[in-house]
Amino acid sequence: MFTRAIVRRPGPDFGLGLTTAADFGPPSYGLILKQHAAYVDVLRECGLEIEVLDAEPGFPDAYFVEDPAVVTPLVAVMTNPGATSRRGEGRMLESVLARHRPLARILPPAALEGGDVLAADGRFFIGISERTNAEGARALGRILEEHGQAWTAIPVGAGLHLKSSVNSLGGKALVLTAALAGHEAFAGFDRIVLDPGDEYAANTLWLNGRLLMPAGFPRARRKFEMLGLPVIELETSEVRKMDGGLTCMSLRF
Ligand code: CIR
Repeated sequence: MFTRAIVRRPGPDFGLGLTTAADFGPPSYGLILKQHAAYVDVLRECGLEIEVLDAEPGFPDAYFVEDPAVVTPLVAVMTNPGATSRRGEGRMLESVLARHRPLARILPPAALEGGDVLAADGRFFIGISERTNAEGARALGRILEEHGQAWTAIPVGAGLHLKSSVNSLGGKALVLTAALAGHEAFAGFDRIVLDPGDEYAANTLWLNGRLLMPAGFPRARRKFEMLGLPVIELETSEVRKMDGGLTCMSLRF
């Protein structure tokens, strides 16, 4: 069970964040604040005590708090994001996390973003992506091993981060895109494979027995419901314009 989450409000400059999603139109600050507030309400309904941090002027992507840190049961790891514009974000989170966990750090040339780190069934999968290099995966892997945790590196072929394409559905179940479904690292898992066109719905958040998913993916929703998962849909239009999704906007522990 998770008991806490840290989130950060998007700032008025959030539209200056990194994005490749040019097709979805200009982002609306009013709407992202509304969608973010609804997200925080649902986290609270899932039983989490939420710490809401203020926006950080000059760091338009800082509300994606999942990327500058990885929180495990025994340690919080301050990452070195592969995106250079995001490298100051960790400084603002450190003092908050230090109240909950001992801190460890990923240092250059190792680069890693939390969006590439998936915890499922008691082990970790670390994506090697445009944001996380092999040194970053190894550096986090060493810290995990020191705390008795196993890990596996996975190349991320498509999507920004590993968790853009695969997430836990609790226990031995995963939701993933067809591109990742055959990867040997996931062979021991029950795999829910998304239909082509539904890839964005891979960024779901399994939280204390409920599944938060992005609105607008009825085929994916049916697959989840057939497993008996209690689904909560959330509007993510604005965060999607900034290449983000449901997992990115909180650190849960
Ligand atoms: C970025 O490109 O870094 C942000 N605009 C989006 C980060 C999304 N984070 C995540 O998936 N964990």
